[in-house]
Order: sequence, then C-alpha cells, then structure tokens
Amino acid sequence: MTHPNYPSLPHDVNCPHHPVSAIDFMPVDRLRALQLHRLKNTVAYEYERVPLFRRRCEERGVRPEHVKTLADIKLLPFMMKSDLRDEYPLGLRAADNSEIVRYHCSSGTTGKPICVANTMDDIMVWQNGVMRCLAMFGIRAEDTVQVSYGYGLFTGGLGAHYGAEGLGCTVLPASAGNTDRQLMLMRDLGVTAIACTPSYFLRLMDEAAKKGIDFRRDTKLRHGIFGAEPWTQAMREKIEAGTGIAAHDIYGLTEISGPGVAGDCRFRTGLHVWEDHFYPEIIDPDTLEPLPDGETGELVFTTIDRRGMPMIRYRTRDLTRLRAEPCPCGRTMRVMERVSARSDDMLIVHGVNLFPSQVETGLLSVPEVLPHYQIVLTPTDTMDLLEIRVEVTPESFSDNVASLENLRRRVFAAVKSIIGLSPKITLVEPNTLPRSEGKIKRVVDNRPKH
Ligand code: DLL
Repeated sequence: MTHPNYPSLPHDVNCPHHPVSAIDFMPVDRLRALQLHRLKNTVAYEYERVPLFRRRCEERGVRPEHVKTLADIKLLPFMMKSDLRDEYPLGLRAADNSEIVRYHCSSGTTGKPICVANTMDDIMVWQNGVMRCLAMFGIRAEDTVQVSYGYGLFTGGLGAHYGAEGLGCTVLPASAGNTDRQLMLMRDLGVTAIACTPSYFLRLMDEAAKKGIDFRRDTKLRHGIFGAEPWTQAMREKIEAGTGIAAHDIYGLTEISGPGVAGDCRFRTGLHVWEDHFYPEIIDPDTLEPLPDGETGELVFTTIDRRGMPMIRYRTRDLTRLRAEPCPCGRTMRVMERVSARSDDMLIVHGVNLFPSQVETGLLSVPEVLPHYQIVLTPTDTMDLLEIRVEVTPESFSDNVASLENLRRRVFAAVKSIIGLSPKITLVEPNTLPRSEGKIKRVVDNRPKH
C-alpha cells in the first residue's frame, strides 16, 4: 500500500516518462559505464588541481590511470571532515575563483566551519538531484512548496528552493522560524508541500493544534519533504496519522552538495541514491575495507561530476547499508537504508552502544507518548544516569498517580526492550521540552569529555 498522496496514474507515479526522472531508470550497464567515465575524469582533474589529493595518491603509489574499473576506487585515499577543517577555508577547492559561483558552509559542533565551493555546473547537479527527489515524491509543477529550511550558509533552504523551482513549482521561500506566520501563509497561499526538518514540522503541528488548525480540514498540505536529521519510521507514522500528508525522506550533506543526494520512492524500501552524480560505497569504519551491498557500515561518497570542490571517497560518518535487491519501482539507482544513526551520535552508556533513534522507536510505540523527547546523561558517584524525558498527551498527563505510574512502566518496558538498558523515564507535560527550528539536539550529555 502506498500513501494516497502520490499521483494516481501508474505511469505518473512510476514516472520513467517524466523528463526529470527518465535517468533514474537507466539500464544498469549503462549506468556503470557512465559512472566509470565520470570517475576517471574526476580523479584526473582532482589529481591535477588539489595538492592534498595528489600527495596522498603519491604516498600510496597511485596514479589516475590506475583507476580502470569502478572497483579500483578502493585504491584511492579517503577524505574526511577533518581534511576540510585542516584545509580551511578553500584548500580543497579545485576550480578557479572565476568559475565558483557560491559557497556553502556547515558549522558542525566544534571548531571551524567547513566551506564548500560550487561552480554553476555544481549547482545544476545539485538542483537535478533535488528535482528528481521531488518528482519521485509525486510533487509536480502544480504544487506550491513552502521552503522552511533555513536559507543561508545551510544548504537546506536554497537546495530545496532550486529543486522546487526547477520543477516549475510555485515556491514560498519562508525560511525557518516565525511559526505563526508559517501557518498563516500555508493556509492563505494554499501550500501543498512543505520542506523542513521533521522536528520543525512537529513544532508546526503543535502550534497548529494550539490554534485549532486541522491540517486535513484547514490546509491543502499533502507532502512533507523531510531531512537534515535522523528520524524514524515511527516518527513518520505519527506525522502522517496526525496530518494526512505523505512524509518523504530526503537525504544529503553540504560536502556532497546539499539535500537531494538520495530520497525515498513510494515503496519506501529506503532512499534511492542518485548514483550518476554521487557514487556510494559502504566501508567497515574500523578496517576501512569496502563492504558488499547488503552489509551495514559507514557511507562514503565520491562526487563524480562536481568541479568546484570534488569529494573523493568522502567519509560521511552516517551508518547505513545499500540494498542488494532491486526496488519494485523500477529505478536502477541503488537504495540505501534510511540513515537512522551517525557514528558520531552513538552514545556509550554502561558499556552498551546506544543510538537516539532506538530510543525514538521504543517511545513512539506507546500511543500516549508525543514525539518530543530528550536523552540526558548525568555522571553520578556510582554509574552514569541515563534519563529519558518524554512528553505525553494532555489526556494521559492526569493527576491520577496510579495511571501515570502505569504509563511510565509501559514506556520503560518499550524502550528497554529495544536498547537493553534500564533508563529512568520521566514523563513531562506537553510543550515543556525544547523545540527546534532546524536540526534538533535531543541528547544532553553532562558527562566529562575525555
Ligand atoms: O543537512 C543537507 C540537507 C538539508 C539534507 C535538507 C536534507 C534536507 P548538513 O548540514 O551538511 O547537510 O548535514 C548532513 O545530516 O551527514 C546526516 O547525518 C544528516 N542527514 C541529512 N539528511 C538526513 C536524512 C544537510 N534524511 C548530515 N536522514 C548528514 C537522516 C540526515 N540524516
């Protein structure tokens, strides 16, 4: 069963005839030939223009002509965020300044930001990725798209904007924040699709509820273009059940372009990677060896047709796997499982690995729980305390101590069965935990840093 908000004509849904989407369905052998051709060009270009890359290749005794097959990519050195930081601001820039048309930066949590330089062709490659995602989501020129990702150095706003405009949609460049105005414009302008982080959409849902706005009754909204942060299937179900929209997953990162590197189709088997631009690999993060399709590891991308600042074997830190099986939609572009975790987000609590997404899945399996939670780690004399604070529906946040205690026990059991740890569960009133306008921070780690 696919979501009813996809277009109803089969050829339109599965759109190999849609001009933007035709390439999604190209025969695999042609795709591999195209990738190899582009990879060779990019490696030669990077070798000639970026001293760090050339030096690392020389250290390994690798020259561009050694790349004869796609599998030979494993001969090449990796790039990491720390390289972009060390070479700040533009040490990895490959194109001349006259060709660069735009910078984007991402700040990360510590230290200097990273800067990425784009040529006009790079912007077009990026736009193409977003357009193909939106077309795959069932968004068409008739749609009005409210872009509520932040505009500016962050790639979300401008990325979604160019993609939607490229498809011929009407774009409302709302940017993030000012929730009241967002809801007002959404209604008054008949917005049919919104692009924002899933956590910001939750905030819009809260505000709408406070104002008595029912998305089904009072708006024309049918699609959510959600990404920039991990979110779970359970979260998707909450959003879809609460609003009637189809909640689509869009993935990307600044270093590789921005949103639109991958997105999910109506079968929701994972996210199709636009491999004609962004060549994916999965590696074992410890041995750095490539892993076959189907195995989980760290996602690595090579931009095979970007020129401003190509990334070769860029380690994303995102953990996922590439599906070995073809997707029933017919697209030949490989599918990656939704990114539910970054290796950087992994918490080690009492010697056990813990990902916030596991907590989210456990919490949201309890119907009285709202999708607003926080994970707090506090050192104590004996052991670190793992506390999970979660909002519950107004109806269940009663004065009746026995029923609250019963709910608390059920939440505890649901989370424990997934994470294998015994957290302290604190139920809080609706609207008490922090909300976000962009990427939400759900973990408060008060333990000393080593
Ligand atoms: O977040 C680009 C983007 C904007 C993607 C809007 C989608 C929508 P960065 O700020 O560089 O770029 O952060 C990239 O965010 O490595 C993932 O860890 C995470 N991320 C992005 N999209 C998803 C997603 C943008 N759909 C980092 N699911 C990535 C899970 C995501 N994580």
